[in-house]
Amino acid sequence: MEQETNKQLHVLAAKIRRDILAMLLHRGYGHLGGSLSLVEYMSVLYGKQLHYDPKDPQKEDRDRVVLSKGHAGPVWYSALAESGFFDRDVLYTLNDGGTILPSHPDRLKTPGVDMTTGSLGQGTSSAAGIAMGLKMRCSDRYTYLIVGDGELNEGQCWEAFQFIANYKLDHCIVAIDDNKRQLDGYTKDIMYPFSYADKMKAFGFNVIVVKGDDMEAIDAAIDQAKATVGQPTCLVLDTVKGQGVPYFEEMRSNHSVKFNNDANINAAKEAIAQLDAYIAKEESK
Ligand SMILES: Cc1ncc(C[n+]2csc(CCOP(=O)(O)OP(=O)(O)O)c2C)c(N)n1
Ligand SMILES: [Mg+2]
Repeated sequence: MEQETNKQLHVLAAKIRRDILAMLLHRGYGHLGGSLSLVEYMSVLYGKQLHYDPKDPQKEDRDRVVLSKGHAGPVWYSALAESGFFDRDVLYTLNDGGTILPSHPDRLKTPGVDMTTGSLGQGTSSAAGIAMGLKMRCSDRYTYLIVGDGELNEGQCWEAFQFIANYKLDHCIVAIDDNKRQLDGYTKDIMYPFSYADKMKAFGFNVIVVKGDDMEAIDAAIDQAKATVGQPTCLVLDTVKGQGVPYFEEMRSNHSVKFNNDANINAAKEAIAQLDAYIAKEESK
């Protein structure tokens, strides 16, 4: 990857991470851990790999994104705002009555949101259908499906994966956010997952395991997915819940965080200040 592109992606990731913290701090609560774990993946998508036009979000000739773990809406909204789909100020209306940014994504409300999600598992079938529809229309556009590791407890996911592999939907790129934790504990303690890589291989996928905060590696993996013909690809993103902010990574229960105490409020403010300083420094060069 070119040095300039690499720098731009790091700045974009800092902006998205900063926006997530700022919008949830403003709201007073929200799904922080599982939003932060996707910052780098979303940055590579919106900063480099995705084909989209923020001025024409419904353009037929666009890639589709389905965030099946819909509770991570804040990372998607931040990526969309930073990519020009709507003003950053709108981020502060998260969850307000009448907002275009409901707690979980709604394709009828938010420019750039291709599928309504929130009921875990269902986005996998929606993405399978979208990818099949694009294939039937002989479109070259990709469908990016993002699934949570805890979400994989939903049997529906495995039916959708079987469909995607059976129909050789090589333009459907599945990303599993393997952040090791779900709502109320460690994924391995709740329903031992065995190996995602082995399971997805057995289901017929081309599988790439990648560090979820390494944007060069993520970018290379997506390039490899695009070069793989006749077989869909699954990226297993080795991430950390709360990624990029040590205080929230270490927090025992960081799925939904309340900003109702000084420690949490100050940690968010400190992280925002550090990210702002980094962004200002990089942009002044
Ligand atoms: C069908 C369904 N059951 C339960 C929930 C409540 N819920 C929201 S997030 C979540 C945990 C998801 O864990 P994971 O997929 O690992 O998400 P992440 O760690 O990325 O936040 C649960 C159980 C839901 N949204 N949908
Ligand atoms: Mg998880």
